[in-house]
Amino acid sequence: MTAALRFGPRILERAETLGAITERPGMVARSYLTPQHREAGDHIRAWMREAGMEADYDALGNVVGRYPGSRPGAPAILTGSHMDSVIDAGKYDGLFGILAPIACVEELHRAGRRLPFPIEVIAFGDEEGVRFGTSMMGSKALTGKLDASTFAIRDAAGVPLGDALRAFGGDPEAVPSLKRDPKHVRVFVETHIEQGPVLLDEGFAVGVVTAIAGSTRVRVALRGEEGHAGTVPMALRHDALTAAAEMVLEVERHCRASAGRLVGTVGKLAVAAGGAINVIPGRVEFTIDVRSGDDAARRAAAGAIEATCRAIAGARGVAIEWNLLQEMAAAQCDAAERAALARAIEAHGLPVRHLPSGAGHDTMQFAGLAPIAMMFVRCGNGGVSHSPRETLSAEDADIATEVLLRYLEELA
Ligand code: HGY
Ligand code: MN
Ligand code: MN
Repeated sequence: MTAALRFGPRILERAETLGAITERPGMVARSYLTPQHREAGDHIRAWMREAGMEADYDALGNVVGRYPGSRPGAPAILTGSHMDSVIDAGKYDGLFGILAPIACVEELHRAGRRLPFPIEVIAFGDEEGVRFGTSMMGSKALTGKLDASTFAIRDAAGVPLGDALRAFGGDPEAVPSLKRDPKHVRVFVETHIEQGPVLLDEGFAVGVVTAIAGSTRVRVALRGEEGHAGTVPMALRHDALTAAAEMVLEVERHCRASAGRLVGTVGKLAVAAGGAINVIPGRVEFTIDVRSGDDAARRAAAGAIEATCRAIAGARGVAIEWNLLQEMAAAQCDAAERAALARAIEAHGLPVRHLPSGAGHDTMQFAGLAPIAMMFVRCGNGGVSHSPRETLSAEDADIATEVLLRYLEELA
């Protein structure tokens, strides 16, 4: 019965609207500084303004909405998530963490209420890092971690990030001014679908995040010897693809053997120029993503995997280039904010489940600048995410938004 739900159904409708904005017909794909980024951002900015917020794009293409507080100078509550998606994504990853706080502010505005502190809702233009390989640029910029060299990174079409940002209407030179002053930030809190099965399997609508796993992202480039598939004897080959295959399985083997402390993924692999059925692959690139809640274990794993890949390359007479794309340290959520979220969940009459996040989130960038907190909402279909099979029910979306509103009011 959704009639009694004051937030959930409309949030899902808005997620549908944004989900229809895609670079690839037939699937959800929305990357940074594209016309789709602009189209989705314009909707989000309009919804923020309707909710009584001053809202606009910042120099990096994030859409930032601000709802003033009643006490001048009080540090702000920062909340939000990302509006970009992976390729062939679902409709709720990131977006829920933008739409839920907008719904909370809209409710305050409708009732003519202001909390003692300002509320800033931030829709980050880049979190997934699909277009430029480096991720979370929005939250890195707001915490002063975005290095100026980032603007030289080129996308697959060779377009430098700085050029794409200027073409979008952004301003690389103004990006350093986006850094938030810790004195003006009370907490960064993000609501996000769990992207896993725990809440679903154990029957919780929402959960409180304890910590966010750290990650290492690498691009490996192999240079073997291309050749004729019919004439080169097997013993004389330096096949870059079979070398890559052995390395890919090593990532899996190493992380499987870690008793759950590590996860490792090779999500992209390409043979130069696409390869051909009758050519021995000479050049291959692939990516590695290793995660853990334990930074030392993750770093040790990345080192061990690199050493094994180099040994495989040496044994096969293939040259290897190991490019560290980015490293992110695991982030611990603030104990007091976790307790505040737990109280809001209990006040809503629900049991509380604390759980870690294997996925990375913008929240982790705010560790060190302000206390950080995350609330997960249950997603269906076995918790699948980064897939069109991602689901979120109107009831759960409603519960999570009601709890977020209680948390904000409790902060007051
Ligand atoms: O990769 C992640 O963990 C997140 O979806 N960006
Ligand atoms: Mn994601
Ligand atoms: Mn996400």
